Amino acid sequence: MKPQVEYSLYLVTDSTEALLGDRDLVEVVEQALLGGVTIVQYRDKTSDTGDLVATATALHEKCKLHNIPLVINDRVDVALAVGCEGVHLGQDDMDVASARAILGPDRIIGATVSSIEEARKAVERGADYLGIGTLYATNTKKNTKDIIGINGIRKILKYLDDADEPSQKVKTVCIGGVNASNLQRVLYQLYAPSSLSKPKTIDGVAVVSAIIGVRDPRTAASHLRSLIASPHPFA
Ligand code: TZP
Ligand code: MG
Repeated sequence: MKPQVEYSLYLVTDSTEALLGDRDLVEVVEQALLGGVTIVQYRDKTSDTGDLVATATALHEKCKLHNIPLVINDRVDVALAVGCEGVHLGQDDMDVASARAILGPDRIIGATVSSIEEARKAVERGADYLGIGTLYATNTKKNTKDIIGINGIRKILKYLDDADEPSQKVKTVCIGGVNASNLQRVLYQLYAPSSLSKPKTIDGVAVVSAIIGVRDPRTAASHLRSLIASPHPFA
């Protein structure tokens, strides 16, 4: 059975000096879990495969204690080796259909999309959720070519809403520059109905620096959760 996933506060990890400093990633993620993140993606562009598997295994142990799914960025092989809940794939990684063929129906597969066409293909190939972005320019990922802003994300949500049933059902998170100062505005702007009948809204926000890059990740995560839960002040 595929795990039921709550996407509202999606943590993407970062192991770089700029955000993590000399802290231990597994300890930082444990604090974020205590603060209430609802899904964790292990994203590490520099470690070798052995270290990736070791860290992912340690993260998976922590996530399991909190009943929170762990997905691995880029690497289907690492997800399989660790036995975690799934993968997150960008446009330059293994395509979603091939990953689905390897991982089977019960793992979570997410895809990064920046356009309607990428969203259409990801859903057709069997993605469970879409990471839509880049919302705002961010120091965490400097080479993002596609900064699509609120309007770009709204266009993709509207397309999904108007398309077939799998598109309407696919889960969505936005990523890029979301933090405690702009989260409620982002949610409000992405909540405004894109169609009158059954508007598709964003299911969550994905953050890196707003949790990994702060001194107290537990308090940061719990503050973001409370902002997500409280009525939008703009409504
Ligand atoms: N993909 C698009 S933007 C981004 C990724 C992984 C980084 C987002 O980081 P932050 O610190 O939440 O802006
Ligand atoms: Mg990738």
